Amino acid sequence: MDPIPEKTEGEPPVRWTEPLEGSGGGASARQKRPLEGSQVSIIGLGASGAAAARLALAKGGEVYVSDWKAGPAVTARAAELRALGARLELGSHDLERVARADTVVVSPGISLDAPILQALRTRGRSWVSEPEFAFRFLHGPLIAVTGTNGKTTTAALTAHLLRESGMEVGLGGNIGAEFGPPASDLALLEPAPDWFVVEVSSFQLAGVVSFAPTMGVVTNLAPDHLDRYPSVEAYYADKARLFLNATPSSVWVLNGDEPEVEALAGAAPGRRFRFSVAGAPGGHAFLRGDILGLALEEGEEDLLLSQGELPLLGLHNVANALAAALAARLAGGPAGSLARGLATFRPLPHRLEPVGDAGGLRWVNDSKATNVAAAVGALRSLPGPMVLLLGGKDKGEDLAPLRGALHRGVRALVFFGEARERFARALGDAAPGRVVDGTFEEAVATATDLAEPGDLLLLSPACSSFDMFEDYQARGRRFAALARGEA
Ligand code: UMA
Repeated sequence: MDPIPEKTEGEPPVRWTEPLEGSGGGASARQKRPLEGSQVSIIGLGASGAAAARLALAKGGEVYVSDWKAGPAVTARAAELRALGARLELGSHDLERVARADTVVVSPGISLDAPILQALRTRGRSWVSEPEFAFRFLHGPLIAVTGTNGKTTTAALTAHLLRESGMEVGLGGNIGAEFGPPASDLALLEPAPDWFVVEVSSFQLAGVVSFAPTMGVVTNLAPDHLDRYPSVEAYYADKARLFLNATPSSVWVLNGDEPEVEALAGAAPGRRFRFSVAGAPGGHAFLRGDILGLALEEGEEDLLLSQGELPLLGLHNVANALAAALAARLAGGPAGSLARGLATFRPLPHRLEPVGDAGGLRWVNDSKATNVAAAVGALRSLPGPMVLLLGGKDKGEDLAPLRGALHRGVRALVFFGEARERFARALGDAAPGRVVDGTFEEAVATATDLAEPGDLLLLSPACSSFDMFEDYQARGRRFAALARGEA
């Protein structure tokens, strides 16, 4: 590994060079309207479809956006885009028109077996994801954050640390509307910030072609999204596309405690830096005793703060904090600013978030734990005593790791939603359990009945929310309202 350039407070050890002509954003992005005369078809009018359309219009493209639904949110977005000059179609996709376009941008929520994508494949037409499209117009150094869990905390914390270091940051991507815009909106920022920090999901990485972050961060890997992928390998293969356009000047921040993450990077060129909470040898960001520190150069260390000073619960969040600190240090953040930033970061909603104490219980909202690995992380972080709410829309994951993580602090389990019977069968004999064949509120009420004063009431459901709620945020908000004693 090449030595890190000289460590000077505030000077980025990672330097950004403008992409070469034709290799992404460079030459075309320098023109004002590089898409003039070009047809861009956007499939799906969620947040990312709308942002891609705004970007394509701003760059002079002739834009056609279609969505197979025509609900209120889609209709409102359609009106905005129509006013900007796009052609809209709600309720169906015009295959001929899509297939004619020079560039087809597909929203991440659309799975490969959707009829429109099957039809395009039959015609031999390819498409790109929204962050790929955005990247072609991003003018500045980019940190891309992926992984199964902790992406959002790590991306938001990285941005916070860079800002604490006095830099301008554009934060967005898969991170969700509460925390930042889609990547395409970042591409329209004027002037461009010092750094872009973009969270990318496997669905988005599936459609990258020239996407080449200055720095890529992989938080961790675990099975997920098995309702959409045929196998864990297929899911990991999409994640691995982060490294598709790696060059010797790429910088990778990797989880040194997970061999799967190293395997994901494979033989990709670039400089590798590792974070470890388990004392992995050569960790550039480490947890020693209860101190978080950085060791970028042989024989030199920066001790940042103690775990107790970090306002985030759980060891997995220490890993996220180390990943973010390492990325921010490599981007030029001085150690003093990083230590300050780690101490002042506020926990993100729906991620092990303390939300209330109704009924003398300590309510923790971890609604974002939509898969088994995330719920396992929560269980490992919190010793209890607790009553744990599990369930929602079943993703079909193996529940053995969850069974293995149930510890003596778990007083009772409450199973709810579509997944309740399968979860009860798999886990019901590992801890006292109750199946609730009713509403979310009834499930929460059952959990409060089973809890003793002072217990944690933990919603870390290991399932997505779509059987009962619009999304995990709505589920978390409902839980938080109940935690405040609201009906
Ligand atoms: N649709 C069609 N035709 C089809 C199928 C669907 O038109 O055949 C339409 C749907 O009606 C819908 C649109 O396509 O209107 C799909 O939108 P979307 O689901 O891609 O949602 P967006 O609003 O664009 O949000 C997406 C991400 N959502 C998903 O990946 C499911 C958001 O991540 C992200 O913040 C946003 O892009 C901006 O980048 C959310 C998420 O939950 C937070 N991500 C998952 C996760 O983190 O686990 C991957």
